[in-house]
Amino acid sequence: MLCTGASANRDKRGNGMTQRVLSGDSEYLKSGYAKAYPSTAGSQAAVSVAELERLHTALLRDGYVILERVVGAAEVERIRQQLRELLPEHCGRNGFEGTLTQRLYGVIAKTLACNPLVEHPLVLGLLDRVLSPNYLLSQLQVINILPGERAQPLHHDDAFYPVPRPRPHYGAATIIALDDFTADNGATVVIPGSHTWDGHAPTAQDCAQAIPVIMPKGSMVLFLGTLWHGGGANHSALPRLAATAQYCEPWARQQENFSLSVPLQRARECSPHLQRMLGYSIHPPFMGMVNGMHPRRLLDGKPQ
Ligand SMILES: O=C(O)CCC(=O)C(=O)O
Repeated sequence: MLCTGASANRDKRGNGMTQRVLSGDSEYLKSGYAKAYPSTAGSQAAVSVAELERLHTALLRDGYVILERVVGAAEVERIRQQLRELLPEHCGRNGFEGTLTQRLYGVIAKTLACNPLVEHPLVLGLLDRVLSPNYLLSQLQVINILPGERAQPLHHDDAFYPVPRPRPHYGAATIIALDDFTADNGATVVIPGSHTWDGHAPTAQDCAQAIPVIMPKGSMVLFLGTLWHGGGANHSALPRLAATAQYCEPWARQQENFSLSVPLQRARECSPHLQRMLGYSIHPPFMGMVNGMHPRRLLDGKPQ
């Protein structure tokens, strides 16, 4: 199909081969193969536009923004109870995962408790502004930093896409406080403004600018994939529980292979927003298709 595009241009390569290149206004690139299933992107519950504007401005300026007390106390407690039962006994396998940190992976297959956090309307509203339509969930994890844990190495979340900085972010993430985040209990640490940096790793001087994200439980920090951050050291006597959702551009590979980690029947129990972000969606014209058709057909039990 690519070779017969009506508006293909000719581009003479240095090796003598002629490569046909589609222009951006080609029939192929402009066509949508998903017309039977209009995207549900942007259809979440409305939130105050003024508030979104304020948060968006702060996010672009600092690389992160705190959404304070966006989850009610009763819901936080309900989520905590479910997650406590599911946390593994063992800790991480290395200094990055944290040798005194419990991590729950494959969350959606085990519990739907975190779904409302992943698809919080304020989060989706901000993501709609900083990522392309039909962005995806890249991974969902629960992170419990135990007393005595050392600080996680600073990193930025989209570092595994091998494109040099400075560049746009290819993802964004939330860390949702299910315990109060304090200065000494392992609150996430961020370097404000580091989302605009070139490719340099933080120097000692940069690290001195890092600050803990102090927020009450039920709050979350949302940051761009280019922001340098890390889990803090836990000098307190109690664990620090959080859930974290990472999102990516709709053309980028997700970290978690949700097609394999979330059984079809489980995906059917998720909302249309979650289904879209898991990958039951199309990035036009064709990315995400199954047998040349929209992947939602699988959810509806339609023949492939
Ligand atoms: O737990 C945190 O506060 C941050 C964790 C994190 O950034 C990560 O594991 O990639």
